[in-house]
Amino acid sequence: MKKWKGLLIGAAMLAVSIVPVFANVAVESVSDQVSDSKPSTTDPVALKGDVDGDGEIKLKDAQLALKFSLNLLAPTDKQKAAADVDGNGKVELKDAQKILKVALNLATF
Ligand SMILES: [Ca+2]
Ligand SMILES: [Ca+2]
Repeated sequence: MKKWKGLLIGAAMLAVSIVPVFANVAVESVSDQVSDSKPSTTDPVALKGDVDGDGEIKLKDAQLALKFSLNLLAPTDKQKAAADVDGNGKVELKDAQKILKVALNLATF
């Protein structure tokens, strides 16, 4: 019985010494993912015209800008910065039109 107890303690100590290693690895990989995803989600500089923030200027961005200009949707600060392509501080129809033209490759910013 004494032998089993010693084995049990040995196994417990082994487990205790291994667990923190796994915990560290888990925490590190999680924080890696967080820092990796941070630039795209918290980047204060918005891509002009990319209202939904997917990295591309498409019809969807123009639609969002249009909804902002018509007060059908309230933009976040970043969305507003992206949608206000002429930089006059307001998201208006002309901003949505410009984004639409860029989305259709009829214009560039
Ligand atoms: Ca977009
Ligand atoms: Ca504007």
